[in-house]
Amino acid sequence: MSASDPGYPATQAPERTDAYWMPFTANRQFKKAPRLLASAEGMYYRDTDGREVLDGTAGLWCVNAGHARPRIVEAIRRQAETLDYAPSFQMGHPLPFVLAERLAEIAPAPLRHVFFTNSGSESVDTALKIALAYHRVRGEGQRTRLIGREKGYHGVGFGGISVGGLANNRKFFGSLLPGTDHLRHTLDLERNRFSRGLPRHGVELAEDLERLVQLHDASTIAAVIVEPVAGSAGVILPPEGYLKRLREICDRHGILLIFDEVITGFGRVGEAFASQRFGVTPDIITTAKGLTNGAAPMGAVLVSENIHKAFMSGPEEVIELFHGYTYSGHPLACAAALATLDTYQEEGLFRKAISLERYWEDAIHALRGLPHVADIRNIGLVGAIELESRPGAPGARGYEAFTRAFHEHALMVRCTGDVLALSPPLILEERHIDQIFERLAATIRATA
Ligand code: PXG
Repeated sequence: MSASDPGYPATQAPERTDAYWMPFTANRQFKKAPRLLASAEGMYYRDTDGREVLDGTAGLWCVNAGHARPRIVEAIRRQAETLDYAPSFQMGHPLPFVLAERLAEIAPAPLRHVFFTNSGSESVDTALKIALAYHRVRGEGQRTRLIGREKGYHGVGFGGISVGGLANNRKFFGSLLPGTDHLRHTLDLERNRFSRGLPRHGVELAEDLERLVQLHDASTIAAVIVEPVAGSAGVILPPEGYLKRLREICDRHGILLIFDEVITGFGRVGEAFASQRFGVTPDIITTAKGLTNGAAPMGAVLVSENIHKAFMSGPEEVIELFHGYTYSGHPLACAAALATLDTYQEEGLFRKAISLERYWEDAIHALRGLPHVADIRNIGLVGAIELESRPGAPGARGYEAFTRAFHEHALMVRCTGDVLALSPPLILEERHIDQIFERLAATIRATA
């Protein structure tokens, strides 16, 4: 059977692995001992050897309703038959209109307008461009500076890596966007080690924005972008009161606040968005991942009434925003997203991270005291275990634990450096939580 044959079994390990350049992967190392997933259902993957693997990470933080949900599968199938593709520039089709209304209903109140993208990275670039253009259409075009935060992850577009704060994602790629700067990050093990939920110390770190205002002058700053809970850098939580303080400082200086909720959106920390959980409303929210339960690529940028209105005041025949993607509002992605939102709603999944939070928290903090465990962090259904780094080999212990968890204990976790991160599908039950942490404890014990 050839690869172009429609019946080609996607569940078999490929004969050749050379042509595929894998993303964010040590390609040569991986191809010597591949981890290949063949199918998935509910809380479990099955690999190409037929082994069942417990999904502790909802894929890459996206499969919030669990795998292969029939309603989503059927919606995609039906949509492919009905309308496979339609242009979205000066044309349209019904679904993105319907989906945008649905998203506006669950978003924090002032965020009433939705721009569709195909990924988190595109959502971030879109949000940054909207922020710049917003100031310009209001006659404040000198506000061009974009502020991110150290250790922030905002995808891999040039905008996203410029406001992002992870050196490896930046250092290879030249001078990046001009005119960006970064707040200090909020990880403080000295004061906050083994906090349960939000750390108590560090609200004053929000004042770092005042430092940047002093340095650059507020009149040059367009927007600040932060993840309400930083995911990729290893689950870094906002200290109590921090996000509220950031909001106040932005308001004082006319700076837009963008929450990157690509990970925290769609129930990950309880509530539809972290903004609602923490009671702080930004001007723009970026999303992706859980929007379609990972079943189709899609992102969405939620924008406040106020920002949207600023664009809608010129002559009606003029395009208000010169931005968009061939696949903005793609029919298959819209169908997947609508079925996903139905599933979240019917099963009350946005509340799940609240109802299970205590059980999850107790279970993860029970790992304290295992060898090399330096910190444990949690909120909603997110958790992280930070391992001490081996002298001279940062990341080695984390990577070994990640591969051991997969190969020996049939558990999928994420590792970033020496931090193991967990973000399971929100459909999980207490017994799955027990399973995750039994397997993880065994993994950590075996990883010297
Ligand atoms: N913003 C945030 C906050 C993210 O977490 C992106 C933007 C980019 O999304 P796309 O769809 O362009 O990848 C992300 C992506 C991990 C991990 O394990 C996290 C992401 C992607 C891959 C791995 O930490 N987040």
